[in-house]
Amino acid sequence: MGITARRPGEQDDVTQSDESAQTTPLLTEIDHIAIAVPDLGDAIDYYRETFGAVVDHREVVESDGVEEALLKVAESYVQLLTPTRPDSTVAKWLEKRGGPGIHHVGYRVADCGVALESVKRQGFRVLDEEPRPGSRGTTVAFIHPKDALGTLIELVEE
Ligand code: CMX
Ligand code: CO
Repeated sequence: MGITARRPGEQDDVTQSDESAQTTPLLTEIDHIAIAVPDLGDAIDYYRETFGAVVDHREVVESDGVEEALLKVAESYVQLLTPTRPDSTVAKWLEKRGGPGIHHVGYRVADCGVALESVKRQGFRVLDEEPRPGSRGTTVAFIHPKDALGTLIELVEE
């Protein structure tokens, strides 16, 4: 994180921005809210029976050790996530938390590489040094929750 840059004569103003700060909006839409669950079938049933939500897409993402079910809500998704193997980060997260809950937020970006570079340039830790393939043929990169207000962020380019 950079030090706040001040030009001579400028006021001490909390709204003043760091020179390295991103000034044009990078996040274009909410792509998905990811909810980690121990049983995908039960979670799908809950959303269908309670809200009439139906599965739009289902996929195993072997590199992340997860299976997802995407439920469309307007232009965004609820991503129900369950681990496919015990060493999956989602398995570890569920065990630590002791049950289901919100695991991360996926934001749409026009260009994942540009957004990731901007985050890195500002000194925030990322979990992917380069954009990589996500589900549905997307390109994604994750930002470390400890540098993102305690929220794991996924940048999603469609
Ligand atoms: N949200 C917020 N904080 C989280 C978190 C999450 N999802 N997961 C872990 N943390 C916190 C932990 O609570 C812990 O905090 P404390 O040190 O204060 O206890 C800290 O981060 C480190 O956590 P950890 O249990 O040691 O977990 P790991 O470091 O092994 O892994 C993370 C955490 C975020 C680095 C890892 O989950 C990761 O790399 N995630 C990116 C990939 C991913 O999540 N894939 C699955 C989804 C795929 C998809 O959506 O398509
Ligand atoms: Co996701």
